[in-house]
Amino acid sequence: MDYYYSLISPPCQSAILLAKKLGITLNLKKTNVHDPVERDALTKLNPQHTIPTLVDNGHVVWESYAIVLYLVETYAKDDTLYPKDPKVRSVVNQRLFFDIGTLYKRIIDVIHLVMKKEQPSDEQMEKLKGALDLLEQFVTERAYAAADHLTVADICLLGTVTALNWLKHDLEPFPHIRAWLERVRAEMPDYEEFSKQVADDTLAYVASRK
Ligand SMILES: N[C@@H](CCC(=O)N[C@@H](CS)C(=O)NCC(=O)O)C(=O)O
Repeated sequence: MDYYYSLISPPCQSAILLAKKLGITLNLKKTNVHDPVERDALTKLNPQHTIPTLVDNGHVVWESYAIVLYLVETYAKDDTLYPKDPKVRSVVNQRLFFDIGTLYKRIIDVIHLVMKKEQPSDEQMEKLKGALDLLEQFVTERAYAAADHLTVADICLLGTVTALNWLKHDLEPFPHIRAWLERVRAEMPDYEEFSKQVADDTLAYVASRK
């Protein structure tokens, strides 16, 4: 399976972490969407030219959560990571949609401003805090984001919350998120090595923009 990605992109991280958890191998194709040649090649597969993009035996999937759900539904040996019970699954789905539509959106909006050396408004920072308050509530009610065990919601939210590193955002006011982060990281195979690679690629990217 070819996986077009960049480690510094939070949406690209989820499927890599999930693949390790599932014990499957992705053929990693590091992609720079700002390079016209690489972008043209990607556009031939995915007209939206976004990373991540997955190609499994000719079948093309993009949108990170669509990729995560495709992988878990195709390759997981049981339904632990994406429970089949409709009520449990609805909570997992709610967390995923909350992430992509609210939490990640509010974080990335602020990151984009900071990268342009612009100051986010108080309202934007308040909205970001509001989304983190909700996550804090979710992981106070349960040990994991959507169930009493690890699911794909935790794996996707992990990349989102880790993106706060770009903002050097203080998680001190969110003790349950911090405890949840530790719990989830401990269940990700080779997480330390993965996290180091993300940090290295991020530093290289930041240096290349100076
Ligand atoms: N909602 C999408 C977002 C993907 C996305 O915007 N990726 C960025 C990199 S973080 C990208 O490929 N941008 C290039 C472009 O939009 O042309 C997902 O979760 O996969």
